Amino acid sequence: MKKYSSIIILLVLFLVSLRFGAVRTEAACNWTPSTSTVTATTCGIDGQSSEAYDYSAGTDDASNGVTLVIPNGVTVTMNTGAVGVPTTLYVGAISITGTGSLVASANYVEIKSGYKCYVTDADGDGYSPAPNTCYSTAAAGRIRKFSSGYRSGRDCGDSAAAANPGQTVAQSTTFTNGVNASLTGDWNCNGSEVKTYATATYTCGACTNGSGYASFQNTTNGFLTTVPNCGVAGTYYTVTNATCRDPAVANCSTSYTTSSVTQTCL
Ligand SMILES: [Ca+2]
Ligand SMILES: [Ca+2]
Repeated sequence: MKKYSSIIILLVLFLVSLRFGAVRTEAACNWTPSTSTVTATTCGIDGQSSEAYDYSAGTDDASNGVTLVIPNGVTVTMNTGAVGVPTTLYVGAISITGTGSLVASANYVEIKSGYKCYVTDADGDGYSPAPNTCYSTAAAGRIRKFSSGYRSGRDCGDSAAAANPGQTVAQSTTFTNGVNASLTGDWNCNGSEVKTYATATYTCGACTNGSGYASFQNTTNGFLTTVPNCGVAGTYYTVTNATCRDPAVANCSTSYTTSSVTQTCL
């Protein structure tokens, strides 16, 4: 009986630890400023990481103009950092109203108030590969966070301006993906590579033409059997006759043209 009691106590302790674990690992904040104000929601800034809020009128004004407003009933928690890797909040100013609170957990937490934040943007598309890693000064290959040219979202290809989270057009080449090296065609940086021609669709199907002959019908344009990888050209079949034909006169082999088509991806 004692043995079962011990097991139950251990199980309860385990479940309680899970609950506290869940609190510690709540979602990162990652708010988006509305002009010069950020209104906080209850959340936690991840331990050993940074979140940066800056605002610039135009491309690069004189000071961090963002005020973080923590309203009544909202708690913002800065989770524990480590030696050399403090949990850091960059912001212009902080305004707490009513029962709102900013909780600095345990050790290695810092607030950098009034700092301007420049982030890396080597290809100049407005998206940064590290949007919460701040530099205090302007330089070539950097952009002021939340300035007029800044775009929210992580750049997965900061050496190719067409690769960014705002891309909506499939591209016919590949790029170096800094987030997932295998996704060289993920031009919109959403973590998946979508081929424009995803499956082999050229078909040559049997039909009956009413003459009593088994005949053939071409109905679908596309690649035959396999499709090329992103940025690679392949042979594309275009149907030129979609009617049922007598195979003794003309069959699939005379009912299409081919061309070289490059696979595009997004
Ligand atoms: Ca960029
Ligand atoms: Ca994609």
